[in-house]
Amino acid sequence: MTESRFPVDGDRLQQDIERNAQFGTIATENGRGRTVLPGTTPNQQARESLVERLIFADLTVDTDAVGNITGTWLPEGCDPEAPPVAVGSHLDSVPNGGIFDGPLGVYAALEAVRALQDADVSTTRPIQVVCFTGEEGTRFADGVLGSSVAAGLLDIATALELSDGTETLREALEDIGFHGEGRLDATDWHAWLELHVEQSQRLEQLDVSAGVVTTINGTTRLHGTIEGTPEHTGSTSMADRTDALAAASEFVLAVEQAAQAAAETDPTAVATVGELSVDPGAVNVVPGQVEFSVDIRAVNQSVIDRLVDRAESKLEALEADRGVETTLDCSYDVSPADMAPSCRAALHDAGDALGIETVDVHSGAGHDTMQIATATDAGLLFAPSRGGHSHNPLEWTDWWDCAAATEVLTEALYSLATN
Ligand code: HGY
Ligand code: MN
Ligand code: MN
Ligand code: MN
Repeated sequence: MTESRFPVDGDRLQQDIERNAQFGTIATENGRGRTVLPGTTPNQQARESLVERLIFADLTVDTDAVGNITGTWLPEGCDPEAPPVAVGSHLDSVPNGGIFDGPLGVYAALEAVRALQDADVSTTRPIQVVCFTGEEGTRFADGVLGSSVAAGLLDIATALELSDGTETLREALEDIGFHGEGRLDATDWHAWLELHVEQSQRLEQLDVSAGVVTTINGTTRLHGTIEGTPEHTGSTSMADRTDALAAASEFVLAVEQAAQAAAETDPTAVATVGELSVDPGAVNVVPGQVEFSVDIRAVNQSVIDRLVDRAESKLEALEADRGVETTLDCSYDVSPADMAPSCRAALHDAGDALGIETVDVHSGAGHDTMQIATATDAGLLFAPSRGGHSHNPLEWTDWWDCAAATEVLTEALYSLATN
């Protein structure tokens, strides 16, 4: 690794991530988990701690109407009217998630600005550190909420009325003091960068410190029901029953088989029935109804479309063969997102300048960046995940890798903000 022009302070970055890990922390035997859902007390603590650090770094802090937080740096000599370069990620988590998914990107963004400040350099463009609301989709919407609003894909009024059944997003943000004004607008940006943990094993297997994302998988999420007839399990013969769960079991396997077949030609293709609820769910009642969700992803929209068609045709076949009634709705449909050549080049060039090997990878996971890519030039950089684990307490990225990826981010940020 070559000495960086803008050396990051790996200890300072580690302290930020460690401090953030306290909020919503869950001690488990196999690592540190955290549950930080939008609008909850741990989310408030994480947000307040971030704002404190943004202010301490002399950034001008703003919060928009859906709680997106920005810290703006206007270095000496920069053109304050020039479209800024933005960099960041999210602080919310899945239930019992890891400590790096999101916070690495937010605090690496802040560390990149501090490294440029410490190097006493100026940039021609302002730089904005950004923390988006509700990336994981655990309480409101199906995910990437704040970045969808920033990209103009979701309007503020609709977002604020989203409810998890207990309160609306507006109420949740008001409760924690982060219902701001106006809308962060990603179309104002010259470019966007996000550093994120890879959440799979390729970088570790290749022994490479940084992955430059080419395309982020598109994601289609379906929600459906299979309706049979709840009957007595003892007195209803096998010939006389319409078992919703038996039908659903065929459906789950059909989705898996279709995705396995698709993956033979397109290894990015995945499909998962992640939620399945049975009603009434009693040992002596033939299942009357099943509710399910399907998560379908690939870098090719045509592959996603084929897997959706397969799910639909399987439900039709179950209606004909088993006499069940079925419904299927699409609740979330994000297209595959190609990263901007300008951002990919800036990230690869940064790695070259630093002697840090970078490699092209696709992203199986969704990210705020896929929404921002519809509004401006966007780039996504990965740091290795140990064992590929994520969305659980096993999630881990070595501190050396966090610092190395942040060096690459800083160098790329500088080049995008000075051209
Ligand atoms: O679902 C996703 O891919 C993201 O981690 N929220
Ligand atoms: Mn994430
Ligand atoms: Mn995640
Ligand atoms: Mn994500």
